[in-house]
Amino acid sequence: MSISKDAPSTLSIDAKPYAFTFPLEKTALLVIDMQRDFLLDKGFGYIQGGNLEAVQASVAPTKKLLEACRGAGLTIVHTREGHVPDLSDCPSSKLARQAAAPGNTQHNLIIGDKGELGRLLTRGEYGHDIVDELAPLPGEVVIDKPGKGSFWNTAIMHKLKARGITHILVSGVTTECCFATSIREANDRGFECCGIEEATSGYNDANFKQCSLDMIHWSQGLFGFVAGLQPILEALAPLSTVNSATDTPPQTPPAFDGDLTIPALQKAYKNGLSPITLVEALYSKIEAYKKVDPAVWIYLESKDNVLAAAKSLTVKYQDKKALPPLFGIPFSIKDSIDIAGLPTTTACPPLAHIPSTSAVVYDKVISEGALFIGKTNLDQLATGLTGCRSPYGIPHSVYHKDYISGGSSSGNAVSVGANLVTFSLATDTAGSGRVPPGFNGVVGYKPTRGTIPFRGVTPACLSLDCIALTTKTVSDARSLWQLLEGYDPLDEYSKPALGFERHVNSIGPQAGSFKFGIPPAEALSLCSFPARRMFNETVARLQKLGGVLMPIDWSPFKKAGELLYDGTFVSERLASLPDDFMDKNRSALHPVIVELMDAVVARQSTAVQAYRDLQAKVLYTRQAEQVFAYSAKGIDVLIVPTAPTHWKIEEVLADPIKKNSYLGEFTHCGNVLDLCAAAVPAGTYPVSELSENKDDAGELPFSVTFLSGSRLDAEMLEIAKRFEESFRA
Ligand code: TIU
Repeated sequence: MSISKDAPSTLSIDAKPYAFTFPLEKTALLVIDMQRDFLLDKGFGYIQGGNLEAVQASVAPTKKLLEACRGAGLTIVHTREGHVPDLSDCPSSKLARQAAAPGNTQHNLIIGDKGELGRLLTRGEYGHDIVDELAPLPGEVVIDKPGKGSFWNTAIMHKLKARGITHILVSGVTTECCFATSIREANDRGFECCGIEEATSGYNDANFKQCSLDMIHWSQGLFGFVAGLQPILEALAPLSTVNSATDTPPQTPPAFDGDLTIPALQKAYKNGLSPITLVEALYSKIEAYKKVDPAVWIYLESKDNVLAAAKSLTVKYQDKKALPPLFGIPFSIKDSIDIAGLPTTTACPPLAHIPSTSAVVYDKVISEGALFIGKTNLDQLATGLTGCRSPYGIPHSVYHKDYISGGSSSGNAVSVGANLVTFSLATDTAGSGRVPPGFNGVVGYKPTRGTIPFRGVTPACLSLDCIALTTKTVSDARSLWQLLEGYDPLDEYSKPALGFERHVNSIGPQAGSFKFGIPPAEALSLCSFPARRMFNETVARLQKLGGVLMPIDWSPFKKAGELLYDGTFVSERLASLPDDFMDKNRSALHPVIVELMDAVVARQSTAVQAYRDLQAKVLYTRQAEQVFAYSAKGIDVLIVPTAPTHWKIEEVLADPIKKNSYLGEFTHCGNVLDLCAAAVPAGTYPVSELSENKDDAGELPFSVTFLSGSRLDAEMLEIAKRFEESFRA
């Protein structure tokens, strides 16, 4: 959901112990456990001995609150209490305590037993689901929680942080139990909560409701705030009209205005734009751009096929208020990522195969309504940072035909930069998901590896590979990440879904400030003159945004970066290929790839050297963790130029290996140290400033990369987003 630009950014409502003030973009509505099991007769609540009339009375006010929050574009989070069918996530105390009470006659059925609404508090059962009146819409977050609190053993903290949430309006059942526990848990984690009185109730309201609410705001706000329903409805009502789509689409459906960002298209579709109109407009652009640059696509889906896909979306999703988050959003995909029935070439025809299943990421975006446009060009075997190593031609920067697009995800970045698609699914092993976005004025996000499923992608260097997202904005990258993230049990490099989450800073000076580090002058001296000038401007801009520049130890980043190509790790690229691959396919490979792979073989690296490098990697990773420590000394983000300079295509062709390795100076460490990173546009500079020829016309893009520690993606993206927004202010 997005907040309209015309809306006020902060609201304030009457509350206890004092007015509750909340920034709209950072506020979520939490609707706790409005499940049949708790609200309907013969469910779990009934067995608890609950007063069902009281809890049922909270449904109508909660619906009003939910609709007001939806209308205002707030993030909506629903929870459901319950357990996996084998009850392995249910502590025995929860299972047995009440039934074991001496003289118990009430708890004859316990969790997991078959009741009239299905097995009690068991996931997948009828009683476990949310009542029809409050059913979640597509795109809303649903958290399945095994405990009373919403935070124990769930991803809610992560999902709230991923959306930049710091303030929560809390509703749901029961006041004395899950509602109160969740507010207490959220308070410990730094969130500002406000419970909404009429939108919560419990099984013993006569005795518990008032005191449960009073405990929250006692002592000038021990746990948070409590407000009535009316003030919040009144505050949100004006936003509802600003944000809502017209109920009856206009007689003439809106034309496509050219804005391909996700929130712009979501709004246009809500207002009646047809994805068919978008596809028509897009294919004119794609055809026209073939004349500008014929090397973007390895496979372009036929317009008829995309029109048919668009048509079936309009048939499948008729309610414009309940469209899936990527409804009609066009995307491209690197041709090292599988789509069932289409060849995956990895820009290496001898390696081409036709997979029978698609990559997990492809299936996911399709299931959310996205429109597949085509497979994009890349440096062969996803090896390179230039975009000049493909038998399918050399794409150039969307800014200038003489300058490189960057690689290996070259076509990905050009397809987004030239406005041919909204986003592109790429990969990043050494900077491939950051350098090309940097050279095309778009965003390149490399998440912490193992957090987006990699299954169905041809590996370049399996232990370092990850999916990268190419988008127009940081917000779009963040939205896609929220959809794509997830543990994949069939991917052995996948990380567990739940990691330690740091607290949020919701109010006061800390909410607006952050600590950042930069490479030392010696490292930056590698950069071109305009890159150095623009980097200095970036530092000043970050300081104006509340960034505090801190001294850091650069050595782990530098040394880790060197391990990638100067050490033994590059051998893993050979390990990803069949043993006799080079001998068999030499003549069919790109000459620069042959030279590079031959050099790797000629090194005759030993197992002893490889183990030393692995041990060095662990040491540098620990040292880098200290740089990003969860303490007053740790920085939140490390800022580097995405690339030290922007080469011309002819410069790379004249000296392909050296010019390539230069480009990875600030990206390699991100993969070796398992950092998260986002390359973000940071202005443009005159071509003549780089070429030192005053007759050279045009501009080139400058890009900076925000790096942070493993699994600190939410923190990093929030700062990157603020930086990006500072250019629009
Ligand atoms: N037992 C009880 O009163 N409540 C719960 O178990 N869950 C919620 O409050 N949602």
